[in-house]
Amino acid sequence: MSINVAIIILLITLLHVVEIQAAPLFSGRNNFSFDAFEVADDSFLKRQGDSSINSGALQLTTDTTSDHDAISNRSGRVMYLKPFKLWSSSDDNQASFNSSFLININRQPNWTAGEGLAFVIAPDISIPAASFGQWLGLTNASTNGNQSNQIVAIEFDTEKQDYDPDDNHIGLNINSVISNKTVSLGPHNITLSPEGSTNHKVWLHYNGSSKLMEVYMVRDGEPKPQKPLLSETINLKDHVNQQSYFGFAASTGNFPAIELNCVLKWSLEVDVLKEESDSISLKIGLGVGVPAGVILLVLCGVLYVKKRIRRSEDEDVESNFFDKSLSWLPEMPKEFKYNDIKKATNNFHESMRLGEGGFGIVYKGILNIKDDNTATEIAVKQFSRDKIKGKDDFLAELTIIYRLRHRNLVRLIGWCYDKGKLLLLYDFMPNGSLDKHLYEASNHNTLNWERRYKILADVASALHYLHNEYDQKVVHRDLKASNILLDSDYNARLSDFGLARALDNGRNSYAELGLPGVAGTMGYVAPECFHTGKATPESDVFGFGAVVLEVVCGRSPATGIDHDQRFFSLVDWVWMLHRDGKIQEAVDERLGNEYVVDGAERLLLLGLACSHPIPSERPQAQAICQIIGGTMSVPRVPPFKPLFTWPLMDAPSSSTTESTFSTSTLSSKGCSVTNMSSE
Ligand SMILES: *[C@@H]1O[C@H](CO)[C@@H](O)[C@H](O)[C@H]1NC(C)=O
Ligand SMILES: *[C@@H]1O[C@H](CO)[C@@H](O)[C@H](O)[C@H]1NC(C)=O
Ligand SMILES: *[C@@H]1O[C@H](CO)[C@@H](O)[C@H](O)[C@H]1NC(C)=O
Ligand SMILES: *[C@@H]1O[C@H](CO)[C@@H](O)[C@H](O)[C@H]1NC(C)=O
Ligand SMILES: *[C@@H]1O[C@H](CO)[C@@H](O)[C@H](O)[C@H]1NC(C)=O
Ligand SMILES: *[C@@H]1O[C@H](CO)[C@@H](O)[C@H](O)[C@H]1NC(C)=O
Ligand SMILES: *[C@@H]1O[C@H](CO)[C@@H](O)[C@H](O)[C@H]1NC(C)=O
Ligand SMILES: *[C@@H]1O[C@H](CO)[C@@H](O)[C@H](O)[C@H]1NC(C)=O
Ligand SMILES: *[C@@H]1O[C@H](CO)[C@@H](O)[C@H](O)[C@H]1NC(C)=O
Ligand SMILES: *[C@@H]1O[C@H](CO)[C@@H](O)[C@H](O)[C@H]1NC(C)=O
Ligand SMILES: CC(=O)N[C@H]1CO[C@H](CO)[C@@H](O)[C@@H]1O
Repeated sequence: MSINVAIIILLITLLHVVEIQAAPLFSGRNNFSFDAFEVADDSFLKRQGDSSINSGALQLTTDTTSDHDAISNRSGRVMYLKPFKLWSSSDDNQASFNSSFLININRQPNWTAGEGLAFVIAPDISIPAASFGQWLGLTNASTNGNQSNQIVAIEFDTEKQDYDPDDNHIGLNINSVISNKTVSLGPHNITLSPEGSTNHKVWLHYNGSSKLMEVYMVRDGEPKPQKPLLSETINLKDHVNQQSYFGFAASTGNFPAIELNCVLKWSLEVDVLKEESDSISLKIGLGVGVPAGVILLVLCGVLYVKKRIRRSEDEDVESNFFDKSLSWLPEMPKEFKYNDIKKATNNFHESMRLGEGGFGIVYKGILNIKDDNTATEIAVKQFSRDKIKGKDDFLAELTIIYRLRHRNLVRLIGWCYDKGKLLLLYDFMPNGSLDKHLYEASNHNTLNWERRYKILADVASALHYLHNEYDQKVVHRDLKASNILLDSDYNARLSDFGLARALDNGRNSYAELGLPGVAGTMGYVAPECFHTGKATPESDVFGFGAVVLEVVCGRSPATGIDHDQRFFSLVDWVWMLHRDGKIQEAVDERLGNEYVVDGAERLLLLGLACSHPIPSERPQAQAICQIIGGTMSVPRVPPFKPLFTWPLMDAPSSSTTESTFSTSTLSSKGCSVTNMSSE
């Protein structure tokens, strides 16, 4: 009997120890600051409804000024993914917090502005349906005012409803868009949405002991005022969940009551409340008394010694790898149990096999996610290499891959490392790889011209993201048609990015060219790589050029072309047709007349420009996006393919007329494939 009790206590204690160990790492992230927003921030933020991340800002509702219908009746939310503990259940302690943010509520001359934006504390990261118009993305006609919402918000309201004082006020809202307290901004000489774009800076303070909520607001650039605009005592414990999420919500009304709701900067600091489990486990320990305590100590001792023995038996890096795993941090890839993956892939059954790549075999898996009992399809990459060198490096690289989030990248879900076997888990792409669609007779008709164009725009967008938009340059290293996967809507997504480096820091995939099985990569590898053995953004662009020609011509860069009894590589063949002024003949004949002549020519010339033997002459990813999007003119391609020389000369002389790609001439705007992209 007392042994049972002891075991229970032991378990509680062990859990407790685990929790304590975790605590210091968590508390370090109880404040954060976004100076600008980028798509990669999706690892920290949950976007809902009509929100997006664009132009360095959170766009809470649709981000367009040209299409009135597209911004009418919209709502969106963006929430920080990690909840914060706001109050203690055992005593009256509440967390103080401070937040400051920069907002822009933008309206065009013939819009009247509507409806508003709100800073929100909510029990979850979801958004109610039909929360557009007066509901501000906070509530809707059926949930408004319900105590179970557990929402507290500060609204910035630009549209007068019956219950509002005017169309330019802030308010404190509890579970409802009908504010408990409002302050009109007119008397304070602030217009939320004036003609012409104006940023406003807001400071919000909540004092957990006095329960005072204060809001300060100025036009950006002005100093923080002495007095708050709004000041109200509110006991958050009465209204919000103990673990609550922070974020923003917004909505638009019916034209002309529309606006763009943007958040440009955001920082948050939340007090760390003392762990309550401390006092709970202490109470249990004291209550059970001495005998159980002694047994507990003995058991602990035995377990500790056993663990020590096990560890020294197996003292190589592999076991450290597990101990160091930080898989519970939000920005770390999740670690999965080998047995779960085994089950998901039906013990790596042949019928679940999707294909084989440069790194190993890919299986389909069906993972049951316990929380909501739904089955998720995944792709499991099983690596053929049996040892990984440099675990820390590997994890670091894996974390980079994990943090890369873009709609044209195949998302890494997690990893598993057991008994020398490495598995990586990715989103499952139902339509397989691009090369299958290009070459399998039953499939090629699924790739009409529009789809091909869109696929290339997607890949360019992903490449631009990897090269320029993420905080460190990521080189794909292995761009080819078999690494481009298609989702159920035929959106293209790049896979295998960054793997070469993650798997073997220092070495890279070109070193393996001599090995059997990877020769298929030939045709995608830039000539300088055979000399340097190094992958660069320029060599990625070369690979992209090969993919462009492949998609437009419907021919593999890895096999040659017989033309008038002469043998050409794909690039040389297209270049020859270009010289002869009949580049159109290169277009995949299976397309018949069903393609856009201008577009095909633009892509083929772009493909040639990317295949330039001199790396510095190739366009960069950003220019590629603009060329495909039609916002930049087609590159000039010389009639004869320039010769490759080694060693490479330094940057080409500025007198070279062909060099149209210097970045300085480009706008600083991101990848504007606006025409093509549809999220
Ligand atoms: C977060 O907290 C740390 C100390 O805990 C502090 O040094 C840092 O400046 C804070 N960051 C922000 C954005 O407030
Ligand atoms: C927006 O909603 C209102 C009703 O709430 C409706 O009358 C109007 O037609 C809607 N506008 C658009 C563009 O859907
Ligand atoms: C909030 O800001 C005030 C001063 O502006 C500071 O005294 C307080 O410590 C801050 N609280 C938190 C939780 O950062
Ligand atoms: C609103 O203004 C834009 C230009 O500023 C104009 O193109 C559009 O026709 C106007 N719409 C209406 C309904 O007045
Ligand atoms: C309000 O939102 C809830 C949750 O999304 C939804 O179940 C409900 O149908 C919505 N009510 C209306 C009137 O749309
Ligand atoms: C409030 O919401 C809860 C949970 O969604 C629901 O059970 C309850 O009926 C609602 N109350 C009112 C007054 O609508
Ligand atoms: C204000 O807050 C209370 C909750 O404390 C709520 O019951 C009430 O309906 C709110 N609204 C107004 C307009 O006072
Ligand atoms: C009100 O704000 C405007 C700028 O929007 C400024 O030019 C003006 O001086 C302000 N008036 C007062 C009384 O502060
Ligand atoms: C919070 O309120 C308490 C009690 O009124 C006060 O002593 C303390 O100074 C306040 N803290 C801040 C940062 O204003
Ligand atoms: C952009 O879209 C328009 C209309 O959908 C189309 O006519 C035009 O050709 C597209 N531009 C490019 C570069 O494809
Ligand atoms: C050719 C092919 O596999 N097409 C499939 C693409 O994905 C959609 C949605 O899963 C399927 O319906 C198609 O059959």
